[in-house]
Formats: sequence, C-alpha cells, structure tokens
Amino acid sequence: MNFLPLTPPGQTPLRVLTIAGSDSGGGAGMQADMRTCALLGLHALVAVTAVTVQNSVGVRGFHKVPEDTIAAQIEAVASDIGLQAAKTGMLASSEIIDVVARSWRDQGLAGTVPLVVDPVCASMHGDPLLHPSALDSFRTQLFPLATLITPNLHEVRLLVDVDVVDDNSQREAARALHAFGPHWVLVKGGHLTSSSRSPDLLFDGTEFHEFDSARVDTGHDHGAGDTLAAAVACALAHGYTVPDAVAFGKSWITECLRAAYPLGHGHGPVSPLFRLGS
Ligand code: PXL
Repeated sequence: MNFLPLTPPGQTPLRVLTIAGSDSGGGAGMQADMRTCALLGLHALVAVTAVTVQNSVGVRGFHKVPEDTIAAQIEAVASDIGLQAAKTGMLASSEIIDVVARSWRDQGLAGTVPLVVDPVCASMHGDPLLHPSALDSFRTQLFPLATLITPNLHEVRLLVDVDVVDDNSQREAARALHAFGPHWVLVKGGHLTSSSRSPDLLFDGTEFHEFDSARVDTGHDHGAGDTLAAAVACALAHGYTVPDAVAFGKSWITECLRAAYPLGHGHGPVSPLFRLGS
C-alpha cells in the first residue's frame, strides 16, 4: 500500500487530536489512535474522556473524566499546539458529547478543521461504552459538526433503527444518518456477516461511493473501528478529500487486520506494527 508522506526528523509533524477513552489493554481507544498516528508519521494529541478497566476478555468498568477537564484538554492543545484533524471515539455520556461539541465550536475549530466522529456505543464483547440516553446528543450536538461519521451496523441500528442486511438497507441507513447534518456518512459493512466481503458505503447527501474489500477473518480485531477512523483523520490532516481519505483508511485497516496478533486469553488487537517491517 501507499503510505502518507513523512516529516523529516526534527521537524514538527501534522497533528491529529483524539478525543477518546483509554483502553488498559492497549489495543483500542486512544491507544489504538496513537499507534496509528505514530506509525503513519503524525503526532497525536489526546483529550481523554474516560478510563476503562479492561483486558482481552472484556471491559470490567470505566471511570468518566469530568467534563471541565475534557474541555480544558481540548483548549490547552488547540490554543498552543494546533491541529489539522480530529477524531472522537468513546464519549460515554450525553454530558461529555455536549461538552466536546461546545469545545469544538468555542475553539473555532468548527468548519475549519476536519472532524471524524466514530459513534462508539459498545466494545466488541458487547460491553456498553455509552449511556443509551446519549444517542440523542450524538444526533443533535456532534453529528452536525462532523466532516464524517463512521458507524458500524450495530451503531446504525441504535442511531436510526435500520437493520442493514443488503445494499438497499445500507443506502437507507446512510440517508437517514446524513439527515442529522454530517457532511459525509460512512456506513461500515464489516459486521455484515451474510457477506464474504466488507462493503463500506460513503454518502455525502448526493452521491454514493462504495468501498469493497475481502473480509479479513481474524479472531483478533479489537480496535478495528478506532484504527480506521484514526487513519482517515490522518489522511484528512494531510489534505486528502474524504473519499480518498476513506480509501486510504480502508487499505490501512486491511493491513492492520492482516497483522493482528493474539494477546491475553481473549481477542487480540489489530496491529499497525507491520509498518516497522520485520
Ligand atoms: O473499539 C471501540 C472502543 C473505543 N474506545 C475504547 C474501547 C473500545 C472497545 O473496547 O475500549 C476505550
């Protein structure tokens, strides 16, 4: 695959802000985002939203970061360091979603810096990472600010009550999600187990773009959604168009799935470490 241009040593790389939860197992959340940013040659800034207690078997619990601390992290890095793109992951509650949306506007980032919103609702084991009452904050507060939202099929069902089973229902879901105001919607088809493919559908309110790839069957796909969204944010930071950034993210996650490794007694993480060679 083609990678993103690298910054020479000693020069400041482009910056991507991840607004996400911490995974103590190191495979998903802000750790996945930082791995991808680093291995693509970008600098990751972090606003931590929640600290999860988890391992490869499951999420045992989480502790939410106070909203004013989340807002202060965003202000601190935006006012001093600056960023070329951002992505959100686990936001845990409607109060946190609201404060992220408010901070995004208050820092003058809305409409100037690309924002990828991955509407994380649950872990791959089905452990909840978002309070159900927060779905409406996603729809009304954050989606209208998003350059791109990247729900999986489970999240699509929760957000717009559409069961995606084929191409038609995937288009119906994309239309319903686009009505909430994001510039682009990517309905990820990775969980469409009836297909041997992983068909993702991108929609800007007018045109559909299809991204098809063979499903990489691995028992180790922890952090896959985070890694895709982070790679898309990195490409957007480089000035890629949204369709080109999604195509790049898709080839990145495909390689990371091929390189996924076992860890602990449960599910291992997708891995950008392949980028280091062997
Ligand atoms: O992959 C979704 C995700 C995002 N953020 C955190 C997580 C997970 C999945 O477990 O733990 C912190």
